[in-house]
Amino acid sequence: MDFDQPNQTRIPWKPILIIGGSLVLAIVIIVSVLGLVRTRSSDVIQKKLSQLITNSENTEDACSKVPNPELCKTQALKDSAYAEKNSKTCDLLDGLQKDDCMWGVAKSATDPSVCALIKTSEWINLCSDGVLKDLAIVKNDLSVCDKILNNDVKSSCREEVSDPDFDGLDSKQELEVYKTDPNKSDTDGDGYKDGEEIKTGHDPLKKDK
Ligand SMILES: [Ca+2]
Ligand SMILES: [Ca+2]
Ligand SMILES: [Ca+2]
Repeated sequence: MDFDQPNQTRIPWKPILIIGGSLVLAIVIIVSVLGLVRTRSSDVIQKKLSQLITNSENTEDACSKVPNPELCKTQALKDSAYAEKNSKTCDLLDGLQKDDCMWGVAKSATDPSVCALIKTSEWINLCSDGVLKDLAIVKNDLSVCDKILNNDVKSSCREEVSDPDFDGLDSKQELEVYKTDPNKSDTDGDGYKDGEEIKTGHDPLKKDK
């Protein structure tokens, strides 16, 4: 009698091997990329740390020769924070010195958001008002002045942005109407301010005798 061989289910090894192999390969690639990224960022941190240590050793050295070494070190830290516009450096200081450092960074970076890191509550608004004024002048933007809380600072901000040469004419008028120099209070150099000349009916572009 002829018995049929039972139908054997054949396992498709080839596709399984291909898919499995690709999966393993993908996992290996992902793990090594992640590892590389982590090494990179820890490299950066390590570099920054060793730089800080070198700096503080240099500072230690330089400051040991002055009458007040502590003050010297504090100032050195602040100077480096301002130069790098980096509020993290201020974290190495304590109390008022730290707050003062934050204020200085906010100013050097013209970034009012750094003022929020100040712990002395009465300094926070003073800091942000001052920095907002600087920012308004840099950006020549009156709407930045409007964010200032103190009314005196706000109006002096508006004045400085609209009339930076304090000649009584705002820059828009100078450029569009009188054709005078918005950054020069006395365009024709005759000793009378542009605004005064307009007010008294003289020509701010012609020297008056
Ligand atoms: Ca002006
Ligand atoms: Ca002018
Ligand atoms: Ca003049």
